[in-house]
Formats: sequence, C-alpha cells, structure tokens
Amino acid sequence: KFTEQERDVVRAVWEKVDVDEIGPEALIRVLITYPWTERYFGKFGDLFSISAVSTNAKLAEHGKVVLRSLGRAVEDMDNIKKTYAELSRLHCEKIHVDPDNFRLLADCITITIACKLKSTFNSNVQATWQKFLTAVVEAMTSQYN
Ligand code: ZNH
Repeated sequence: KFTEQERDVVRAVWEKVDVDEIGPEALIRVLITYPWTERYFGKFGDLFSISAVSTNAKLAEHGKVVLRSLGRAVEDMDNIKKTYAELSRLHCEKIHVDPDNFRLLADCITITIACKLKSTFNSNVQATWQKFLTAVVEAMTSQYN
C-alpha cells in the first residue's frame, strides 16, 4: 500500500515531530476550531475559555497519549488497521466518539506539523503524510458499524 519512498517520507516527518509539543498543540487546535468536541473532555475540567484550554494539564497529557499512539502506525505501516482495531472499538463502544472527529483531529495534526516544518513540508511531503493519516483515520473508524 505504501511505497518505500512514501515510507521514507513518513518516517522523516515523524523524526522531526516532538510528540510532547505537537500532541497538546494539535488537540488544543481541535477544541478551539471545533468547540463541540469539548463534550468528550468533560472529565478534564473546565475547557471553556481558550486560556483554560491551553493550560489544561490533563488535556496536554492526553494530546501526548494520542500522538504517541500515532508512532505505532509509523513503526508498522503495513498493519495500521490491525494496530488500531482495539482502539477503534474503545472509541466506538466506550468513549462514544463520533468518527467524523478523527478526520478533524488528523487535519489539526497536519496543520500543527506543517507550521513547525515550514518549507520542508512541501507538496510531496504533504500528500504522502495525508495519505498516511487517512489510513490511520480509516483504521480508527474500522470497528464502527
Ligand atoms: Zn482518542 C483515549 C488514541 C482520536 C477522545 N485515544 C485515547 C487513548 C488513545 C487514543 C491511545 C487512550 C486509550 C486507553 O487509555 O486505553 N484517539 C486516539 C487516536 C486518535 C484518537 C490515535 C485518532 C487518530 N480521541 C480521538 C478524538 C477524540 C478522542 C478525535 C474526540 C474528539 N480519546 C478520546 C477520549 C479518550 C481517548 C475522550 C479517553 C480519555 C481519558 O479518559 O483519559
């Protein structure tokens, strides 16, 4: 499904990603841009104002968890669906996340990474990275029925 060249591109992007920085930033962008996503994070406390969002430690920690989990897909690009089968079930059955949100998060991750990598994130890199994240989104959606 992925060519050797595409794998190299994805790995090169991932090497430049600081999970502890990009994770919280991307998740905060989701909440700011799509405010209804706050409903999933009620137990993290008050996220209502942007300043509260950007200083919420639990939310930041969760952003790291989500992004770290993306590393598993980078490591095994042939088995992305299998890698996320259990997580997909968890989001469907326990957390009840509307799967449309996976695409929104993926886009916010791409924006956050692009803003960091600047010119390194050229059209070719963007297209390959997007293809990779689309596979992740599909895998996260795979156990919904
Ligand atoms: Zn999620 C959880 C991943 C998306 C919401 N997540 C989680 C976890 C992980 C993840 C790893 C942990 C689990 C355990 O613990 O076991 N996610 C993920 C991924 C993705 C996601 C990979 C894509 C790509 N999520 C998401 C979204 C949302 C969410 C979109 C919404 C909006 N998650 C969530 C929640 C949770 C999770 C709410 C739970 C948290 C707590 O509780 O802590």
